[in-house]
Amino acid sequence: MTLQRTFTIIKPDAVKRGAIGDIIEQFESQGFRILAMKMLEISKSQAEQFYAVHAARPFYGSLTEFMSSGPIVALALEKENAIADLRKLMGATDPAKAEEGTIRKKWATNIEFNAIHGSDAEDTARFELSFFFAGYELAK
Ligand code: IDP
Ligand code: MG
Repeated sequence: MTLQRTFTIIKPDAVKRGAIGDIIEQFESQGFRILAMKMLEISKSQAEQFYAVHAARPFYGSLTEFMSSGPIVALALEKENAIADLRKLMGATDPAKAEEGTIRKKWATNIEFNAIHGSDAEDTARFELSFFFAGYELAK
């Protein structure tokens, strides 16, 4: 299997709870190589662009409010099967349904304030990586 890239965000709730170090430790111990990383705040309209696929969902307004409510940490990750393996490490969207040992089981508060974002497919990973990182920012 060849190396694959994925994109992840440590969301504002997890940053506020002091979970950055723990989550990055889990990425590294699970074999993800960090290609790029930055802490930043995004505006409501940037969050709306990032989550445009969810524009029709009832939670779009509050999700984009939440994602622009404080600092986030965006990372580009690489490993074999990175997209599926990150989704597995994250756990279910709703932490009440997340498996033991997952990041959401440990850090999420509820289905909305759920600690972490991860790309769900190759095309969304490509869009999301390029939304936050220029090519020159990724490690070789
Ligand atoms: P995912 O983050 O597990 O891929 P998505 O369905 O893509 O889940 O939803 C994007 C984000 O929107 C979720 O991570 C969560 O923060 C929020 N969200 C999803 N479903 C709900 C809901 O039913 N109520 C409130 N927020 C939700
Ligand atoms: Mg999603």
